[in-house]
Amino acid sequence: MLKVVVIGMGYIGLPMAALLADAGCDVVGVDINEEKLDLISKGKTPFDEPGLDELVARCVKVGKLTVQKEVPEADFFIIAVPTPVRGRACDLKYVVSAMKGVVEKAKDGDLVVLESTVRPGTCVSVLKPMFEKAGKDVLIAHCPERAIPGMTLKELVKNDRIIGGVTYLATLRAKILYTMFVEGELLETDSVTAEAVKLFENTYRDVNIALANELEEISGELGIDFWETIGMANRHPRVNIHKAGVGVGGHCIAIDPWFLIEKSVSGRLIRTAREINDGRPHLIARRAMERLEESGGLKVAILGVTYKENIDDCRESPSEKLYEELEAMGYEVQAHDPLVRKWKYPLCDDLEKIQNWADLVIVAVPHDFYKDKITCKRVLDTRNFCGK
Ligand code: SAJ
Repeated sequence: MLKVVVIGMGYIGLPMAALLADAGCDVVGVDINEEKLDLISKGKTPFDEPGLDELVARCVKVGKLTVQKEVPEADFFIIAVPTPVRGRACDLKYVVSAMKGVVEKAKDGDLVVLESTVRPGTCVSVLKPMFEKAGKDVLIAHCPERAIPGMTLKELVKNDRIIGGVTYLATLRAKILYTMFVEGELLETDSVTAEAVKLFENTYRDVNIALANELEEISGELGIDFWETIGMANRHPRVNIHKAGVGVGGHCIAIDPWFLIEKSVSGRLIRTAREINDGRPHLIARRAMERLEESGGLKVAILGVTYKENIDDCRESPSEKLYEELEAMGYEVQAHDPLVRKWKYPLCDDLEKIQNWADLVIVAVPHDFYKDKITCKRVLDTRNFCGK
C-alpha cells in the first residue's frame, strides 16, 4: 500500500489526505497546529466543507488517516501549506520549513509533490537544491490544487489536474499517486509550466473581476443599471462578464497575480486589475457615505464578512477593509454573518436587530441565508442580491 505524508492540514491538505486514505493509502497528516491535530485525531474537521466531516471520521476510524506533528518516513510527500504574499511577492517560509522535515526523512527515489501555489521556478530553484545539498536523489513535482472552497471534495476528484515533474520520471510517479483519487484527466507537463498554469488561472479571474468592477463604475456614470447591462451582454455567446462586488478576497485570487509578475518586467494590466479590486472596499465605503449624507444617520450594518458567499472562510475578506474604512470615516459600524462564529471585529448575531438599528445596510456577501430576509429600507446592495 502507498505510504503518503501530507504536510498542512488546511483547506486542501486535509481533504486530499482524506481522499487518499479513502482510496486505500496509508496517510499521515502533519501540521504544526496541535489544536487542529487533536480535532482531526478525533475524526473531526477544523473548518466547514461539505462532506468532509463524514469522510475524515470514516478514515480516522479505520486507521487509514492518522495525524502527528513530526514528518515521518514515507514513499510520497505532499506539501500543502500556505504561501502568503509579502511585499507583493511569494513568501516561501512555510514551504521551506515544511521541506526541512521532508529533506530529513525522504529516501532516494521518494516523490515530493508541491501543491502550494508558488512563483514559477520554485521547484527547480528552491526545492531541488535543498535535496541536492542533503545528497538525496528525490523526485519532485508541482501539482497545483484547483478546487474551490465549498466544493473542494467534488472538485479534487472531478477536475483535470496538471502534473508537472522536474523530471519526466517525477511526472510519471506523481501520476501514480493522483490516479488513486482523481477522476479528471491528468495533464503531463514540466514543473515551471505547472507553476505558471495555476497563476494564469487565478490571474485570469482577477483581471475579469476587475473589468466587471470597472464596468460597474462606468455604468454609474452613465446612469444605467450594471446588472441589467451585463445580463444582456452575457447573452452574446462569447461574452462572460464577471460580477462586480465589494472586492476580491480569499487566499488565492487576491494574491496569486502578484506571484506571476513578481519578477516580470511586464504585468501592467495585472497590476492595474489588482489595484482596482483592492480599491473596491474604499469605493463602497464612499458610496455609503454619499447615501448617508443624503438620508442622514451614522449607523452602518455590514451583512456578510466571509470572503465570498455560503462559506465560513474570512481570509482576506473585503468586508474587513470596508469595516475599517467606514469606522475611519466616523460611522458606527456593526457586522453580521450567519456562518461565522468569531471575526476580527464583534459580530451581531441577530439579523432583525441589526437591521432595525442601522441607518444603512450594506449587503457585502450574498449568503443564501439572507434571501428574503433583507427588510431594511435603506440598502446598499453590492451584488444585486435583493433588488434594492
Ligand atoms: N468574486 C467577484 N466577482 C466574481 C467572482 C468572484 O467579486 O464574479 C470575488 C469573490 O466574492 C471572492 C473572490 O472574488 O471575494 C474570489 O472568489 P472565487 O470564487 O473567484 O475564487 P476562490 O478564491 O474561492 O477560488 C479560486 C478558484 N480559481 C478559479 O476559479 C480560477 C479555485 O479553483 C482555486 O483552486 C482557488 O482560487 C485557489 O486555491 O487558488
